Amino acid sequence: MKLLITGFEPFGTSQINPSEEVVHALAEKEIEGVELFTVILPVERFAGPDTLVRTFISAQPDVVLSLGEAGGVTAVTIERLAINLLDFSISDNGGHLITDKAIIADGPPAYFTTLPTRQMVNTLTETGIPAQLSCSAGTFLCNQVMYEMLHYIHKHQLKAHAGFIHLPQLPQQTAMRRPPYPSMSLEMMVAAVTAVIHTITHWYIANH
Ligand code: PCA
Repeated sequence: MKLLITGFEPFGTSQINPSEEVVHALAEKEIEGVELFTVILPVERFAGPDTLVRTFISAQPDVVLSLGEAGGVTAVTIERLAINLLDFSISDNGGHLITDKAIIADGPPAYFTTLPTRQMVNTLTETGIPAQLSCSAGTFLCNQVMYEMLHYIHKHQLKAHAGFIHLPQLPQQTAMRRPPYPSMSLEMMVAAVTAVIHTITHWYIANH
């Protein structure tokens, strides 16, 4: 299985993004049955999705698993759907602050992920890693790249699957915040995404 795994650069006031750190750690690993491609996406309205689609076209993966940071979540959060809306509460790294706008003017209201979300969340909770399903990836870059990837696959009638996972912040990002403020160690997040990749690989092999 050819897997493209993506993370994001830091954004807002952060100097670090757990999704980027997890992708760098995974790039060092051998994962059985997986040919891994990685890319770090800019947190920028145009460059983010463009970088993803360009990497997708050159790598031609069977599965795209994108990762991003969600401050305040207490668990690894598996997104079920992406909606056709840009409504930023902070500027992206290019200075765009977009509100109330469609991602794709004539696109459908939403796309469901084509990854096995229930199996993914069960794998994590059974191994003792806090995890949850979510029905909103927000209205910022994470939702946008998830939507645009699923839209591209749908529009070109491709067989590839795609989905998105939001990660909690790292302990060093939350240390200065007033408790209680959730975080998760890099080791646990790397273990979580590795376990999810195994689950997706087994599911993919069983279904193709
Ligand atoms: N999280 C943001 C964008 C980049 C990231 O890591 C989001 O949730 O949209």
